[in-house]
Formats: sequence, structure tokens, C-alpha cells
Amino acid sequence: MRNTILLFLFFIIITQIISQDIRSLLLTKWNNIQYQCTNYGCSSSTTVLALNLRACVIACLVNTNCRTLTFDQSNNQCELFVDIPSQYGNLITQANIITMTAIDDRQLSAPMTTSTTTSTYSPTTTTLLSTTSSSSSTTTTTTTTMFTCISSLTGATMLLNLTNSPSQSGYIQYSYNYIAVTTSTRLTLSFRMDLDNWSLDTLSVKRIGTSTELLTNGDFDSGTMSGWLSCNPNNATNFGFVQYNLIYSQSGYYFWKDASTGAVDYLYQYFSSVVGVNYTISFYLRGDGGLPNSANVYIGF
Ligand SMILES: [Ca+2]
Repeated sequence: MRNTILLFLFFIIITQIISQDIRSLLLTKWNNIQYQCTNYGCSSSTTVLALNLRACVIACLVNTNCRTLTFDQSNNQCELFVDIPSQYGNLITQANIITMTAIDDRQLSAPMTTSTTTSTYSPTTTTLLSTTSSSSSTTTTTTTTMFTCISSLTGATMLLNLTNSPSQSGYIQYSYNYIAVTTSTRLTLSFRMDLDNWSLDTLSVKRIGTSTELLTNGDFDSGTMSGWLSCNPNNATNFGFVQYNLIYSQSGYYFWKDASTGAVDYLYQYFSSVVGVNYTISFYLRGDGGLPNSANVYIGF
């Protein structure tokens, strides 16, 4: 069942106004496995930054030579390879690395050898990607539902990027200015801390020069998720929730406690905005320093 869901998860169609060639990639996914090209015959790889695995997959899809990718969840590095592991190199165990490799590429004339028959590892899922390509401009349509919660992060601005942050004795306030590019702006936060937890409280969005709070329940002091949406696309344990604790809250009685373990979870809210207008975004964050950990804040649409 899970594989079935994941099969559709990555089913991404990039359609174009004028269709010429169709490129399809059938990818096998390996969690905590890194592809290393060890043979002198390897082609050089391309490294790009991707906000998430899906963005990395799309980068591979639109690169007509890409047949293998590795995505490092700890630093968002997406490495694209021309080769596949069964040709050159090998697969090694490496935490936080996802490797996806083509087991079918209909544009290639040479017969392909599937990685599943040449490796001792068991792939976790199979991904089907297809694209039509031409020289015209592209639009992207995603048919997935599970990744809806993070799909808009592609192209979003990263306000904060903390990795393995040390223990803090108290809250730190972060504040940013952002010029809206759409009438509904989305503020997204993602957290991971495998031991201990992040504490988040007193989020605020205000149009510069005004005092009107644009977030709903930014201090969590309704004691509920009111105004907020969350998702846990990687089925992490200990994902975030609204916690009652007078001592550990920054304001009132409640705060967001997040100890997402093994992968990040997401918390987000949309607010009304006017294109071209400047907004101040602020929040209080406190990390207990458990490792590994990450905290990321994105603003987009
Ligand atoms: Ca609070």
C-alpha cells in the first residue's frame, strides 16, 4: 500500500505548450544510501541546491542526461549523475542521503541493467516520472497529494536555515522583512530534533508601519492548532504539537513543541498580503541542541 502511495507521490508531469519529445524516467529510491562513482570512466556530476527531494527529482528530470541523483537531506545538496550504479561506482550506507537511480529510460538506445538485480540493497519504492519537452516555456503540474504540504516550497525564500544548532538557554527572536509577491503568502517552518525538542512561540506577521497582526493564533495560546496546518510527509515520530507549559512557553501558556525524529515535519499558515508591500515576520525559537537537528523557515506562496 505504501509503495502504491509513493508511486503516485512522485508522479510529476511537466507539460509544455509545444510537445516534441517525451522523456520518462522510472526511478528506484534508496533511503540512507549514497551512490559513489568510483570508476575512472564516470562522467562528471552536477551539484545543485534543492529545497527538497522532489525539487531534486525535477532537476534530474529536466536534465536530459541525468539517470542517477543523490539528495543530502542535511544540506539540501542534489547531485546529478549521468551514470548508474550498475555501470560504475557503488552504493554505500550513508545516513540522510537518498539515492534514486533510473531503471528505465526510454530515450536511451542502449539496453539498461536494473540496479535491483545488481545490488544487495533493497529499494524502498519505485518512481515514475514523465515529461514532455521542447524549446517552449514549461509549466509544472503535480498529481500528488501527500507532498502538497511542501510542494510550494520549491521557489520559496529560505529565511532561516539552522543545522545541528547547539543548546540554547532561552528563546531567540528572529525577525525578517519580506516583500510579498502574491495575495496569499505562506509561512512554512520545518523542524527536526532527534533528541530533545525545538520550542516555537509568538509568531507574528505585520505589514510594515501597521500594528495589525496577520497571523491567526501565532502565539498558540488558543491551545489548539487553530490557524495552522501541519504535515509529516516522511512519517517522522515525535512530530510537533501545541504544548501547554507555562515555564517553556515564550508567551501565554502554550507553544509549539517539535521533536520530529528521523526526518523533518512542517508547520505552515497562509496570510493575506498585497503584492509589492513589505511585511515584518518574526518569531521566537529555542533549541535544546539534541542531534541531529534542523530548523528551516520559508516564505513563499
Ligand atoms: Ca504562546
